[in-house]
Amino acid sequence: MTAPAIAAPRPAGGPPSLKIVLTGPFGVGKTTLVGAVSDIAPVTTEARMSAGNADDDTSLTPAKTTTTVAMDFGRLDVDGVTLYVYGTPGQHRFWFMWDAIVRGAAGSVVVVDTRRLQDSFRHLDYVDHVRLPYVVAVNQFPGARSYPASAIREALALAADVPIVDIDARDRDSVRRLLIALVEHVITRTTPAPPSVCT
Ligand SMILES: Nc1nc2c(ncn2[C@@H]2O[C@H](COP(=O)(O)OP(=O)(O)OP(=O)(O)O)[C@@H](O)[C@H]2O)c(=O)[nH]1
Ligand SMILES: [Mg+2]
Repeated sequence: MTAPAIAAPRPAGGPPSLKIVLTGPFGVGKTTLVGAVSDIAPVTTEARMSAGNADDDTSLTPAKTTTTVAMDFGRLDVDGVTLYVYGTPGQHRFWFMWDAIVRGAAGSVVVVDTRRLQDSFRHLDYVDHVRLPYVVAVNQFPGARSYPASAIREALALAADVPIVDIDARDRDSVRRLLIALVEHVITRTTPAPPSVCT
């Protein structure tokens, strides 16, 4: 992987860097993903979930006891490029944070769960609206059906060039592969095509 031309400004001599934002529905694995891949101790803003809140449906993720109330943050190096990874909060009441978190981002990951793909439409609309290149990460939960990428693409009405990557959000190598796919997609989307040559 070569350093992308759109790398964020950095101190002289520092490595090229990119800001990446994770989004996706409540409990889909965003905080887990940041924790799995970060080279530093991730910064989290978890709070215990309150009983009786309609936003706190953990029927599909029974082990979940906390939710992100502001953001997640982690950092890793991939082939000389520093990736700053920010996770957004999934609960509706914290969506107002998204605009602040997304500022300056080069690309995004929309994390989805095949048991509730419809919950991801709002997140896909958002990354389209803010014109961020993105990849879709299918987090494979136990018991969730596995679908071919073509079926996911059709169900989510994704453009043909949006990469779809199966992940285990708990697995560092799996998440690194996902983020490399995103950086390559960002490079492709932001590198102008060479001029056509007329003979
Ligand atoms: N089996 C399995 N469990 C997972 C996986 N990813 C996350 N989990 C579990 O699913 C739950 C949800 O994970 P979180 O990482 O908190 O989800 P989130 O998207 O950050 O949630 P919010 O910030 O509240 O929207 C946790 O209990 C995780 O341990 C996965 O790949 N496989
Ligand atoms: Mg979270």
